[in-house]
Amino acid sequence: MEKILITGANGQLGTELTISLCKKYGVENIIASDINLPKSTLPCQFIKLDVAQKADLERVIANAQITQVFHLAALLSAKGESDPQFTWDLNMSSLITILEAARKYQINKIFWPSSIAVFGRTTPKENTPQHTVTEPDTMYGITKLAGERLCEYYFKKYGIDVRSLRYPGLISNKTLPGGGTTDYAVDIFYQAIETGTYNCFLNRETFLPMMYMPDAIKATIDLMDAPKENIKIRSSYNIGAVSFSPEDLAKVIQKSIPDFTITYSPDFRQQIADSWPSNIDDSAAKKDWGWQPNFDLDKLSSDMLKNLKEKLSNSIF
Ligand code: AKB
Repeated sequence: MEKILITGANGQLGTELTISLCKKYGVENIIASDINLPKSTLPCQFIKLDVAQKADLERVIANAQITQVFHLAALLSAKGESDPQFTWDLNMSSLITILEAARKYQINKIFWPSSIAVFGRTTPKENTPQHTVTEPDTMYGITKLAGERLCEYYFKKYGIDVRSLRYPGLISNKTLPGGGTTDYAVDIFYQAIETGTYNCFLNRETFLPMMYMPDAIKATIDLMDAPKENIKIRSSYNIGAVSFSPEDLAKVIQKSIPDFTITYSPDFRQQIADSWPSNIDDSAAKKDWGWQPNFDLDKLSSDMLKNLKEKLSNSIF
């Protein structure tokens, strides 16, 4: 039986992945951890854990006899720029601690998220290939690129079964994203419902790759379930779903909220967004382990609005 540790379990992805893993493996086999206490009760055991504390992280892995780690704790692109040195330390030291722990203890599989942030201005923007120029401009992107190299290194040198996805911007209605450049695509839905207007920190024609959370969860679980021999890429897989600009998203929201208006005040995040691809070639993920997204922009938008309207009306009363 697997014993699974999730780090960064209170985050946007962690919250929903924890619930899915509890359903799949049973609550008794999941340990959720985060540097902060969870805001609501979790179905499984929770440990307050700072992944930068190597000894604490190793102790949890050894004592709980962890067999799989979903290592999600990290600082994202926008927040990472406010303290690049700390971003490097946190994102890199925790990953190498877990990779080394896999050599010492009985960890048999690791999931580690990479990002479209590994790409930079010199990368082809359209249909960005799996193997291409990777010259990221942000510290977050640099840590993701270095992390990808580490994952492949530990697989080739020590046979550690580490698997990874280059997530695009993730859109979800349960937990807010924290400190990314793609966060506007979540904020906009809250503002559309609550105030009917949104001032976007990216300009109208900034196309970025995005994905709805149910697709991100499916991709993560499908990748981890795939037979070992099917995983041909040990750095990180490109995965795509939808690509749109703030203007496109506003138009789709206006189908449900006709009076919704959007304005644009690009800030420092515009530069980061400009360095990222518009859309991604994910044919390797499709071929190797059958990746297929379910949500297009219309479906994603109506599901977000439906769920958020329900959530926000419940939180008022
Ligand atoms: C961010 O915007 O930093 C993240 C990402 C694309 O990795 N959502």
